[in-house]
Amino acid sequence: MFVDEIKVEVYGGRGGHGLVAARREKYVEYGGPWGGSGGNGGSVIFVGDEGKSTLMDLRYMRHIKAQNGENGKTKGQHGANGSHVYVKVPLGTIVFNEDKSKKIGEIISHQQELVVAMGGRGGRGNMALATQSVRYPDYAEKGDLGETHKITVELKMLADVGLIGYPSVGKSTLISVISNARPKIADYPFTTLYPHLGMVRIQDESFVVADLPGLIEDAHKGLGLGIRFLKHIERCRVFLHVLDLTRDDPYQDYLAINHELEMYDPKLLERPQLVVLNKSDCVENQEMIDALKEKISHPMVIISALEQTHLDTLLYKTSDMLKVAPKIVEETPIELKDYIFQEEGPGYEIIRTADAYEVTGDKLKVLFERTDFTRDEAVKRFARQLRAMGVDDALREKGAQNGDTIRIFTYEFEFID
Ligand SMILES: Nc1nc2c(ncn2[C@@H]2O[C@H](COP(=O)(O)OP(=O)(O)OP(=O)(O)O)[C@@H](O)[C@H]2O)c(=O)[nH]1
Ligand SMILES: [Mg+2]
Repeated sequence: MFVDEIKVEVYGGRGGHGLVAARREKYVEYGGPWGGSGGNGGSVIFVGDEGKSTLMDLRYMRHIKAQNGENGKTKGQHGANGSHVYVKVPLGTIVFNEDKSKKIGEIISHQQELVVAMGGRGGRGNMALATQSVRYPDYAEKGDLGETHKITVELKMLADVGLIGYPSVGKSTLISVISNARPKIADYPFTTLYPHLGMVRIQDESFVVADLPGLIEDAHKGLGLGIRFLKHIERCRVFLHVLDLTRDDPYQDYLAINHELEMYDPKLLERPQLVVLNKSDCVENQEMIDALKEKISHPMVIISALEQTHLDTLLYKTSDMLKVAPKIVEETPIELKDYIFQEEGPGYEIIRTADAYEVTGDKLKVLFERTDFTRDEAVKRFARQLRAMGVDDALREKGAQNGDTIRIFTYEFEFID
């Protein structure tokens, strides 16, 4: 099965709650706050792994959740941090938000890490919350919720060289004799269903070759295995364009495949191409080969992948072409940040409904989730935080009066001016 785009849901762990506790020991004269803070929730982290070449693993992990932080303990002890979940992904993995309108980040090197769902911060216990003026806080913070995201994960392979051509021309056979890749080979079209990467070594050098599924006419419109493969080609710096000498008209094939590249992105035609005439073991017809040489302007080699002839020539030419081929400019990866607090604006919004004033917003949600509403002191603290954010003034401006209902998520209270 071919996998190159997958939607998954990722959940950072919730931070552990802070504890309210008092110090009472026989020989200690003054008690004091003794509740520890909660541990941070674990994060979901993607890690680049050069040994992986597909997103297959993610198919079986549609929901990925990191561990919650442990609650704070007495004697001022911190709760343990939740464990991170590390997911190995191939190089070239790109992470988007669900509808792909925003790129979250990209994995381009081995062991590179990308946080896709940050764990919540642990809530502070009453020991950590004590200040000069409030020496014994009778409240603690709850842990922050972890981030939850629906993400779309896409794989664009990072290969130096891409094998392109019609189905059954021998692309998989070729990669299996020049590299460590072992894709399936068969005498029917569309044997290769997803890209395979192989490492080629010649003398002191090495490069990565991608065996791509065969292209046919109108691939750019989604025909055959379609457009999904054309996007893998985008990142290859050199193309090995394989032609099958046993087909009726290899020259027409050559034109048709180049036409598909052009229709997908005209820039692809500027990439260096080495034309590989394959299956020479079946063809005696030297005239046909001479005719192809006349018509095709790209450099050319004649090989038999099956009998492994002239493969050295092919590899040296490829290596020479790579040395002078332009680098493909990569966009700089963007790391996912804790962007809740970086959002512009006041951090809340007031909506007038029939029976209440509703206050919502991301920043407000964070403060709300931190609050333990079973404790008066914690509720008062939340009220002070609202005032500091300007919520009180904003409510007044919107016309709120004494006795009106204010609803904040699941919590309701009366407005007192
Ligand atoms: N005689 C001969 N047959 C070959 C040669 N190279 C490949 N073949 C045969 O051609 C058939 C197709 O080969 P594949 O390597 O699977 O072709 P492909 O281009 O990867 O095909 P798709 O994956 O469908 O795009 C197989 O039966 C191979 O054994 C060659 O040099 N000579
Ligand atoms: Mg193949």
